[in-house]
Amino acid sequence: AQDLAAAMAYNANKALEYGEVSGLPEKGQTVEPPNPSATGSTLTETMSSHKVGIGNTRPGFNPGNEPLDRVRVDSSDRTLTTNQGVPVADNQNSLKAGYRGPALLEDFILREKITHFDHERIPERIVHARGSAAHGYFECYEPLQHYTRASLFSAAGKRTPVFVRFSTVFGERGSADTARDARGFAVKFYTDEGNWDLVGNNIPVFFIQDAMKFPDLVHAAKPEPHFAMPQASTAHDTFWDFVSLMPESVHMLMWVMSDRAIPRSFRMMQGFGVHTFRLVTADGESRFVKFHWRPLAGTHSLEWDEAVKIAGADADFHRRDLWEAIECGAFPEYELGMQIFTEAQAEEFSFDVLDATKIIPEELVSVKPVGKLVLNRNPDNFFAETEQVAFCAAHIVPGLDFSSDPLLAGRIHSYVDTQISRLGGPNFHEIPINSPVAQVHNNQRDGMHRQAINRGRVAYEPNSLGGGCPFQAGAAGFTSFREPVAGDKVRGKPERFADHYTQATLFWNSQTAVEQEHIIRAFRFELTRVQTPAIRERTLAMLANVAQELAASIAEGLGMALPPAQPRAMQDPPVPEVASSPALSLFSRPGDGSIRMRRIAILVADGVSGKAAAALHAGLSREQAVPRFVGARLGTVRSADGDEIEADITFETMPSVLFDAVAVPGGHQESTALVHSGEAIEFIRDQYRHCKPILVLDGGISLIESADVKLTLPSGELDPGVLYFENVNDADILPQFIEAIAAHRHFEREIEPPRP
Ligand code: HDE
Repeated sequence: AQDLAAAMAYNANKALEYGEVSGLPEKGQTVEPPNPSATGSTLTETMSSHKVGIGNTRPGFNPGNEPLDRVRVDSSDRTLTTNQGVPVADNQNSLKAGYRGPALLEDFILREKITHFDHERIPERIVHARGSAAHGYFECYEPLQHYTRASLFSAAGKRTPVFVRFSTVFGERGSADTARDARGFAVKFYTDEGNWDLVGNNIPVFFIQDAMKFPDLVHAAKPEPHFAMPQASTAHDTFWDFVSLMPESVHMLMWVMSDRAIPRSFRMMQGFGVHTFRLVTADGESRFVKFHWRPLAGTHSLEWDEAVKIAGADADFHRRDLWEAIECGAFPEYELGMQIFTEAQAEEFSFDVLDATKIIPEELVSVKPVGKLVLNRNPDNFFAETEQVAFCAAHIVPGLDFSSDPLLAGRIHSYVDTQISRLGGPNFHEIPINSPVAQVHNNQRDGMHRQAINRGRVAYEPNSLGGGCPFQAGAAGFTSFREPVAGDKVRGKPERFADHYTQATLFWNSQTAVEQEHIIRAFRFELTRVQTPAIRERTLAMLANVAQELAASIAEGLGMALPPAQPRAMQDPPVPEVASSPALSLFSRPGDGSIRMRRIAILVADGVSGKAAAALHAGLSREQAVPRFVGARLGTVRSADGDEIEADITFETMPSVLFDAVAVPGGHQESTALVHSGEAIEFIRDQYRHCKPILVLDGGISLIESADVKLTLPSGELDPGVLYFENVNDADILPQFIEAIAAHRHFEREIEPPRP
């Protein structure tokens, strides 16, 4: 009964999220019909009452906007039926003429079942096919009317429901989560003035400047068409062939070769709207804006060696992490920030703000925090929600507007268009996950899979038979910013678009030594896989314009001489405002110091110090971390104190790369047992190689020594990430371990490639 009560509370919560908002929009947020009797329905019950219900609706009421609960299905305690609701007596056997006779064509039950099954799949997204999503809300910090009339920013504390989908870009739907790639960060805000989709990435720039090149980019990056390889990887000839001929991609390449492209978790990466957008006030004043998402957990990434091994150990690594965090109540949180600037300011910048391959350094325009995003509910059904959600760069609400970024222009077209073939028609906005919380009233009709049952005989405007409804919202509705435009009809680009290298160099100069080393290794990896020497050479010639030392280090790793730099499209690029921008380093955002949802392995074997293991487990759990007893096999381990510990998982099923830290709780036989386990030694070695925190107590030291882990760094200083305590009762153990885990990685010791 308790379980049932908990389950019901959970569901009730879901109804609340959409229910209240959709049933009764706040006063002043929708436009009332001028005269209720003017809706002109031939169905008089529409007008009869303000109570909701069939034949009892209030004017303008649209049951399509009711809570999603109306489409949720719970089959507990129900009999099996056909799609027509006919109870099915036997779901095991088809209808035959005699037990050994032929199957009969009249078996509508078998035919319905097989036919539906035959059509279960829909095309995957052309890009961003692999994704994971969650529900949540956005909460506004303060009213922003001074900048925008967008209703979601109208009041402090105002909450707007959201659905967020994270994705990789180039892999297919079933590809591994940890591929080197940009990540999509798409947010659907169900605002009370319609849906706004902020369809961003975790990298603030893009490969190309003009939508005209998007199909080429995607064709070059996807598996090569003759043999459909490689999956979810840009490490192949066609990709590098294309980008090395397109120097405008070099800034994005720097980001994609950095650890940004192998995040530790969706909870630990930034998001960006990429393009310049507009904020528009009620008075029609406009400023430019760039959108930023900042994770409260900080920005953290994997090491490449780890990413590769995780792909085999758990291809769903990021999906699982997001799911588990939400199930555990450790809700992922991000802050929305805006870089707001005027057109006059933009004129002064050394770069063009309409160029999606450029950032605005935070030194020039600071990021103003405006609200918080909290992801607090997992979808009920992957297909119905995560797969069918349709994000569109064209979905925008009053108070926001586009800029003339030529990449954005193509996106405004592409997203709606692609849904029509992916979701099978023009009514995809009626799929529950896509339907707005705001009411939908217009004269669009029919089409495949239409759900709405529009009443009355009027489906045109102007009309008198319907009392003129639905009527135009006038100034209350979406109005495009009155941007003066003039110019010849041309195919071409503004001049400053030709400066391809300045910001790639800025990015390079803003990285720490560790990050630079990782970037070099990533380029070496990708280019080593490229088979055509001329493509390697051309890429090096391009990179020589970014930084000589970068290109030279990559060349050395490829066993090639550094070729002369490629001629630049712009000979004398404008002098950049800043030479380095610390905010571009991943390490500039360590996070809130919490260790929520970090996975920690506590190695156990017979003879382990049970007291220490239990204390660690309890202490880490209190911090909302996820400790796991890892052993050579499942079952019971007998501790030195005589207690029994259940191993949660084994070395084989959850190898080292799936954990953020390891603890060896010590004890006598335990250390001997583990010392003789090749798997335990490999486990520790990988933790050490990937710069993760290692805690060793008492006799556990022998295992650490067998794994060649040093307590000191080559400099002679103690490694802050390897903690050794002789006394298992030392009060400093937990606080120090937690601090080391919160720091995420201890790159001081980095030994990549590993020493013999
Ligand atoms: Fe997309 N992009 N894109 N894109 N994009 C799609 O839409 C497209 C671009 C982004 O979780 C597609 O529904 C064009 C930039 C995300 O469902 C498609 C151009 C940015 C997602 C499409 C771009 C993005 C998509 C494929 C250049 C970062 C996944 C399926 C003009 C700001 C959304 C779909 C989700 C998905 C077109 C460039 C982000 C084909 C034509 C720049 C996060 O419509």
